[in-house]
Amino acid sequence: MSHKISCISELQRERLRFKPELPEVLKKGVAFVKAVKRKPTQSVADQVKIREHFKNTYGLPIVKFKKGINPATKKKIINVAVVLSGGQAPGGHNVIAGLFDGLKQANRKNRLIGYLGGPSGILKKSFKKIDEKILAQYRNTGGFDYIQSGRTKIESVEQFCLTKDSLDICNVDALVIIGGDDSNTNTAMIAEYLKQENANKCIIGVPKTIDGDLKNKYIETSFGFDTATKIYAELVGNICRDTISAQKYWHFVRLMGRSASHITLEVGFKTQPNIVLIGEEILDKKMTLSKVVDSIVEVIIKRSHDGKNFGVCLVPEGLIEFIPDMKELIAALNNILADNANKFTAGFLSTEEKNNFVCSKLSNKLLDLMHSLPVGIAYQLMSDRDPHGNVAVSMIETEKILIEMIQKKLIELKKKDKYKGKFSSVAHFFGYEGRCGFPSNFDASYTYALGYNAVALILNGFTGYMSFVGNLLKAPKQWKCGGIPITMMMNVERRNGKDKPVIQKALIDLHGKPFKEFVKMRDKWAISESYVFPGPIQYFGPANVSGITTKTLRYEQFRRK
Ligand code: FBP
Repeated sequence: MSHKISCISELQRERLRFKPELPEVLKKGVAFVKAVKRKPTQSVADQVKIREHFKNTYGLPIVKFKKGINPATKKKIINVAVVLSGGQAPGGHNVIAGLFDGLKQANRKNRLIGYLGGPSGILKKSFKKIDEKILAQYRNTGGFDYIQSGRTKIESVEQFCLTKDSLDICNVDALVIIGGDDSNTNTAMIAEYLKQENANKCIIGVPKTIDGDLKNKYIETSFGFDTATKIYAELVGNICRDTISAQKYWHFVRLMGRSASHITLEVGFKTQPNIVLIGEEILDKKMTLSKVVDSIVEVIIKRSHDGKNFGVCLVPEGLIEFIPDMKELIAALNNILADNANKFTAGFLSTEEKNNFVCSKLSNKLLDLMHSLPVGIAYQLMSDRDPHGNVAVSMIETEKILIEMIQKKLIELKKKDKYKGKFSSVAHFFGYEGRCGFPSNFDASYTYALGYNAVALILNGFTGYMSFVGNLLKAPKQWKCGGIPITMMMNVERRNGKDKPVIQKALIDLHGKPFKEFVKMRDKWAISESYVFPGPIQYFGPANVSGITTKTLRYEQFRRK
């Protein structure tokens, strides 16, 4: 397949010319960067178990880059490989561009290859050389199509051996894994294995995911969250304007984000719709599905008293996993599916036989719950997990379940003369349309800096680290750079029926500033039409429109000061 892109849009043509700005500390190139090591670190939880898993890479210090001279880096000629892992996020191509430019700036003889189709490309030794001319066509564009992505999990000893073999055969000194929490768990495991084998190779992670759940005290945000939420906010803003114009529909919009509601909260801030459901709050309040429905119905009735039979409700795609009884059911299904994986993969059972078998293993309580669900949803819950053990929540049409239950409830209330309004609904799911847009100026520069900074980590010999670029509310030249040990972000979680070391997901902190600000505003949003119409992402023009990042980050940083 040829990589020549012959037909491009006017915007793409302009974006190819955009020059991401590098942080001051990286501007002169990686030979003018000095690494300052801080104190040894601990994992966020389960320290004893994580230390046991990562005997060679546990406790590494945080690294900060300062301006300085490191001439040794110029002499080395290195071969680096990059892989895109997991779901697409705007800016992936710019990480590759940052890596490429950083390497070439250090030494024209340095080489970058891209493993194809995600981590499986490593195992299959399937790669291509990153070519300057072809890369030029991908700069500042969305998608992962230059080298594609995949979700293969590298976790068995056999896979680690294959990885080492692949890096050796391809003559690779360092591997950069661009991924989310699960993919960067891979990064830490590969780094540990190679260290244990005395292989002199650096493995570096780059924080990617539109979901926004790969962040902590040090990693301020994952790339892609800024652009994706801007894309969704444009669409939701348009729906708000449509509903206030026609005044006849309730719109239920499910938004991607898997297990965390960050995207929904950020889009809520940007558009101020009538209802914003936050999964983490629902879990905290131990709300059942019918309690969630009651809370929505309350707003529908209140608005109908004012003659407003319309509105907009945002639903996080992972909602179903936050409802306590559903959480229990999903955990039980995960265990049954994992324990009987061989039986299912052999392909001897039809879907119906498989589902009957799974149901036969459930307790009576969970079986009753399963039978109370719409058939389609029950089938989706029993479908195969991804290689990391995650339920495919993007396939579960929660917004439709809610609509069905709301309708039932309103009919009951109407019969009792407690509701006189009219309820017409429209269901939407915004997910895949937000993952491959042209990266915003913020994401274009952030990703480029993350890639360039990864070269500085590699040339200074660090492994098992995540590329860190911070101070992100400031202009790019003031951004700070360095590396965070990945083991520091890890804890033990139950996956595929087993306890495993994984990077801890950052869910919405109910005591944090973003959530508290939302709580102050939501009652007003419910009743009035406080809608905001953000419009499309701006790539040109005044910095207060084209240069700003998320409200979530602004509230979070406010808390830290
Ligand atoms: P990552 O965690 O790999 O970044 O992917 C996030 C995501 O976009 C989720 O929001 C969504 O639930 C999931 O990917 C969809 O997965 P798939 O692309 O395999 O359908």
